Amino acid sequence: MSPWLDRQCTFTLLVASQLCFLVYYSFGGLQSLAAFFSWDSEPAWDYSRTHDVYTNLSLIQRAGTGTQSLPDCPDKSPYLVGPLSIQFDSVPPLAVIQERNPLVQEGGFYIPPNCVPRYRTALIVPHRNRETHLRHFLYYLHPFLQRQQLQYGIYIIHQAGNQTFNRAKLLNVGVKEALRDEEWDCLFLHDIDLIPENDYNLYVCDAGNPKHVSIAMNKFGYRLPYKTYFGGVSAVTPEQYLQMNGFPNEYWGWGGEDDDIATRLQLAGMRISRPPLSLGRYKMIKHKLDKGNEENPRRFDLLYRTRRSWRQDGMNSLSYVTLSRQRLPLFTNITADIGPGPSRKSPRGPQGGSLKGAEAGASRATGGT
Ligand code: UD2
Ligand code: MN
Repeated sequence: MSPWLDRQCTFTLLVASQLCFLVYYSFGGLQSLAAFFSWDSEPAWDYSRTHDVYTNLSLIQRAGTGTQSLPDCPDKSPYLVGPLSIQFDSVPPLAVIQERNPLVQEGGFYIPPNCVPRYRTALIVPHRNRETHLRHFLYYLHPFLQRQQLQYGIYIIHQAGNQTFNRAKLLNVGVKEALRDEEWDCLFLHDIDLIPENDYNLYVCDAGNPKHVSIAMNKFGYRLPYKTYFGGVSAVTPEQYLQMNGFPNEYWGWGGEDDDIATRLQLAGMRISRPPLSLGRYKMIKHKLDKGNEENPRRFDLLYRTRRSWRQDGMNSLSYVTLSRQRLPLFTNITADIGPGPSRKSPRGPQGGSLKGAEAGASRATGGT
């Protein structure tokens, strides 16, 4: 090719590419350009302008009458409002929460009355002795989830007795019990003291990988504290949960179990997915370390062994006794005896033992699903 022809070609290519750029820019604007270069094209949320968490709830009503079949819920719910006003100064009474959520059914279940939901999500919340946190949680989460047009259920998994608390084992119990009720598409494993700040943070699972949702909390200055952090709120499908053999049962007391979970999901061939930092925002209700949930001194030893232990310790080794299962107006309460915890040097009386068989109707559950 002659140098003259070469120069001509380069010039034509240059003009053509600039033309393409102009056309693309004028049609899509900056937003699509940002998307093209895979920049974060999420709207920049203004958290100084917040909305009441009950906004739009009265608009949700049964569509039409008779036997007409319902349409599918739209891709994006029309009721979403974005950033929410949250305050913990006054604790709402249960009767008020019930009154403000008339469409919630016994057991804390909800199905959109005007469309067929695209997702069924179970919230699983480990609990003991956090009654005021529970009321804040129900007050904020019920309207938040209804505006997302989900089918959902709220399960509070209550650890019986006053033995050392075990968050991860309670979550295993919750998953097993929730799946007895319904084929949930998604399991949200949720601390009771965390309230989501934006209803565009959809309570649905990521089909590919377990999702860590509470990535920006007031407690940590709205930043991820470290790369593999997995505490607070996470979302897994039942398949993902079983693929990692659930959560470890052997972490008694505060700490370590969340890091173990992050490790085991990687060992099971998955990775952590996350929403954008501007969406995964949460407020944590201030609290001190609870009595009975002191720091777990064994956590570093246990973490060191995750690679060897995860296949044996989890859903396939889960053993507990269900003491009661109650469908209360705003949630399903499951009280479980999950055992006495690590052996103590000087067990004192009945405190050292477990509660097995303590209540009539207690049922034993062992093994994986
Ligand atoms: C962090 C993690 C949490 C977990 C924990 C270590 C965040 C936001 N959360 O929470 O997911 O990894 O560290 O174990 O970083 N609970 C009760 N009663 C008790 C004790 C605990 O109900 O007596 C439940 C409750 O749902 C609570 C959760 O367990 O939210 C986690 O315990 P925490 O709130 O005391 O621990 P925290 O805030 O350090
Ligand atoms: Mn907490």
